[in-house]
Amino acid sequence: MLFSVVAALSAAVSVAAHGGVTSYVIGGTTYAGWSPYNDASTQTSIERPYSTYDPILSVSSSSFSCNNAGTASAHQLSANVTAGTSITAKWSQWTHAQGPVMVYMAKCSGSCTSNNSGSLSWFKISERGLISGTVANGTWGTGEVMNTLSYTTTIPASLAAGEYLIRHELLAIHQANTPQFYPECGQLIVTGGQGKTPSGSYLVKFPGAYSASDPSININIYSSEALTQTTYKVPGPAVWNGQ
Ligand SMILES: *[C@@H]1O[C@H](CO)[C@@H](O)[C@H](O)[C@H]1NC(C)=O
Ligand SMILES: *[C@@H]1O[C@H](CO)[C@@H](O)[C@H](O)[C@H]1NC(C)=O
Ligand SMILES: *[C@@H]1O[C@H](CO)[C@@H](O)[C@H](O)[C@H]1NC(C)=O
Ligand SMILES: [Cu+2]
Repeated sequence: MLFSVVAALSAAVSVAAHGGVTSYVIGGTTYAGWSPYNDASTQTSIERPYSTYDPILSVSSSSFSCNNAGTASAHQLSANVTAGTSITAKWSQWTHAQGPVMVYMAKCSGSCTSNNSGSLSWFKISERGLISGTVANGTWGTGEVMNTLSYTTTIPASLAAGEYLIRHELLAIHQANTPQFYPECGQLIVTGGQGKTPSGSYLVKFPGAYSASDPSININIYSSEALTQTTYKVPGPAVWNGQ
């Protein structure tokens, strides 16, 4: 009895902070996401599995692409979505108000379920960094996620039909020079579109896209410079403009 109380308490502590994507709304339809603290073997969702709300602390982590070993679940689903449709990721909890939000996609060759996310090439479709104010005291994309527990973007209307992973990433920078990365992925089968795919300058690998010495990643928001800094370059490639 005592052991189960202790185990329940420590589980509660481990999920007390941080967060991860737990559902999606795509064109008005809600899709269940992954539940990292439930039995993995029986779960059925369009989200790729992940095991913890805890952050990834290294840009070279092997789990950097989708917060896991890169593989699909035993009962992996994919959502069917028309290019140009809005997609909202939802978090059951999120507690950090400083840092950017980034959304990437990667085209699979054939079926996403048989592709390792670490081998794919990713392009950015949305980012929201410092919205107003200063690096020290401003309003950030992740601050909006803290308030709304959601982030909405649009699958590019021009995007070529096919199977894709979509990757939502929160970068929390509230600890000086200790960035915390929170990426999760879902599987989409995109229809319609105009056959467009991004050129090579937009494509990156995870891990690989980010540098630990990037001043937007190795950042101290409590520095004196941060009090007057009103711009912040969101890490990673430019957002693909759909052309
Ligand atoms: C997507 O479409 C395929 C083919 O019609 C279907 O088998 C699958 O169940 C759909 N996915 C979801 C999550 O509904
Ligand atoms: C993705 O899976 C397909 C099978 O559907 C396979 O042919 C292809 O080599 C895989 N690509 C990568 C990058 O793993
Ligand atoms: C602005 O940020 C600095 C450094 O983080 C902090 O000491 C100060 O209290 C903040 N001011 C306001 C008004 O939030
Ligand atoms: Cu946290």
